[in-house]
Amino acid sequence: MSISRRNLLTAGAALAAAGKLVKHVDAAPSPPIGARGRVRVPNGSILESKLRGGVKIFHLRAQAIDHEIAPGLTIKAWGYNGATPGPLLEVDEGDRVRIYVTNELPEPTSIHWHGVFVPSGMDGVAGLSQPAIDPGRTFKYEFVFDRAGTFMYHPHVDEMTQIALGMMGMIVVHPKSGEARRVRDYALFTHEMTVPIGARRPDPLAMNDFNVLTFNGKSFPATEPLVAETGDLVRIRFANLGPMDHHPMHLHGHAFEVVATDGGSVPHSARIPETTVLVPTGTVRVIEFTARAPGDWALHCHMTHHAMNQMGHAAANLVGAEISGIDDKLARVVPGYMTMGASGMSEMDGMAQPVNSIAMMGAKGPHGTIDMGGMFTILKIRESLANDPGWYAAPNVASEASADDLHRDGIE
Ligand SMILES: [Cu+2]
Repeated sequence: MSISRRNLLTAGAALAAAGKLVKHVDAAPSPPIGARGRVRVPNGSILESKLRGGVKIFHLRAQAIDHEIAPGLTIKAWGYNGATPGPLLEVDEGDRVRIYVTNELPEPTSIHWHGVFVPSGMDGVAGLSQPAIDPGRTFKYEFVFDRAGTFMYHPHVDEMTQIALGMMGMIVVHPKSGEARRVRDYALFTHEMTVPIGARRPDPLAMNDFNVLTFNGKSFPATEPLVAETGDLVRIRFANLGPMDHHPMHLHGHAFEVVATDGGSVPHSARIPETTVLVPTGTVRVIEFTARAPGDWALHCHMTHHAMNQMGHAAANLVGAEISGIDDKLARVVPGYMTMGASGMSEMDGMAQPVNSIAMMGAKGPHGTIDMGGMFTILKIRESLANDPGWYAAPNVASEASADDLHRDGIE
């Protein structure tokens, strides 16, 4: 029998015995201000290169890693150079590269350069375009990035296992022409995993019920915020190599246009205003907009189950159920028993947590608990980013109506 989060909550005794209270984790501190015009990878990094005879040299190591999804949950993942997703490859249009790939995994691998126009022999499909890279071996790929864009890299051997466990990375090829204005350029790789409660190994066989949803390998509240100053052009490069799901990414307070995919630029005549963009698996969607107004603006997958943390789906639906008396009776045999879910799931905020797991939702915000998790982050826009933006102090915040308000406007 699989143990889901909600089952555990219904069986409150286990939790009472565990006696571990949820520790709220504040959203990660804002990134340092400074880098402009090149890509920023919240919670991630950019792969270092060196020049040898006019060729940019990179080295990727496919390896098993311990990876923290958020404080409280560390998984046994596979990735590149100590990370999942792997470090971002940032190059310029026209760059000739030689990319060494060392396989430190227990099974063969390869790398496919998704969306990049490479010669067939460099395409990375093991068995079809090259022999697989056996454990302990190092292969080299050499080609020219001959067009600008946003692409991805991932294995083309046992993809089901290797991608599910975290093997993927983004590639950004900057155009020769450069940027006409200051750009806040961000890369966000979405991913989904199934990590059974209490386990450390994501289940590569999972086809649904994904319970760990991430941006650049982190679930909210561990996702690092994005920042911009009003008037900045903001570009967000979303990538998705999740096993099964497409993610509708929604931004608050703004409308944006999809300006490119991993296939190239979208012609201006084909761009339409959006507040949500679907990022299907196996694709990149690049959006651009002008930072319009100061604030802390939510940016998240609009699938409600993707903006939550580890949860199960096998629990009874108790919303609206009459549960009075049940707790008293069951507490006699199960000390500390508490039935969950009768008035919704917000009450899970502050509940005890099983070992190596993260709360379904809830992080401390400036006005109480933020009932979100998973694929959720915050875009912090300020007039000036000279200082750490902290939480936005809105001049006017929704608040409880006064008796005078109700009377004036005839609200019964
Ligand atoms: Cu989603």
